[in-house]
Amino acid sequence: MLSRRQILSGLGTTALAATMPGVVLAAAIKPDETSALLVIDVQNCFLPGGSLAVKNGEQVVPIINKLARAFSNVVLTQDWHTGGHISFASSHSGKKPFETVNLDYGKQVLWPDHCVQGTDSAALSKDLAIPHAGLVIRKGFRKNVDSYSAFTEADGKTATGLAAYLKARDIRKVFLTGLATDFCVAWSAVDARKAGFETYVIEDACRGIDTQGSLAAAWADMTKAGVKRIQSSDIAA
Ligand code: VGL
Ligand code: ZN
Repeated sequence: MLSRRQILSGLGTTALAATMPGVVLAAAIKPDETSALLVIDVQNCFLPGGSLAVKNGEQVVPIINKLARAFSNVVLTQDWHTGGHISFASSHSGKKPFETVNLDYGKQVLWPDHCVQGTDSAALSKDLAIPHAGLVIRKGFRKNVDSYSAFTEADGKTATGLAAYLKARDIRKVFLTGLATDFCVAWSAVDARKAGFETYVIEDACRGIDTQGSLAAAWADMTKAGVKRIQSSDIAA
């Protein structure tokens, strides 16, 4: 049997803090070399004034900048569509943004034109301050296939290469942040689980679009897939 003293010393400050009212618990998760922060689509088109602005999207930027200091592995993603992309409502006569169409790979929500390759709208936010990010992965760059997920295009089979990159670098845990919670973050998180990664979504470092119940549906899908829902305060700085 362990003595109470041994248990306390084994558990360290977290357990001690728990015995002392008013003491804030130490953050539980400390990123290590096997952890990567994924910063999804923090681009002008999804920020205030952008063509597909996510409500309060700008609020994630300082949170992500701070989190990024705790990670030696950071990957940024960029939604990167062709002009006339199949996900744009303007490419379907009689259709308006936020309506849906059935495409050969499944149901597609139609969006305002956004994140066209090489435009200022598609640029990463100038307020992101993550110079040590090692990879920027672009997605959705084939005219007839969307890609919310940073891992697999919407056809369900074309890999972006991200899973192989992370595995080649011995990364086993991914932490997702960015825009939008219910589309590109959620699809990336579910695919990260499918690829075998321990997967965390840092909720307060994301904001959602929430069209037709999409935010609640996305959290249900993520939970079912075994994605862990945490807050930025759970990460040790
Ligand atoms: C996204 C809708 C369309 C996203 C991208 O980044 O969540 N949402 N394209
Ligand atoms: Zn898009």
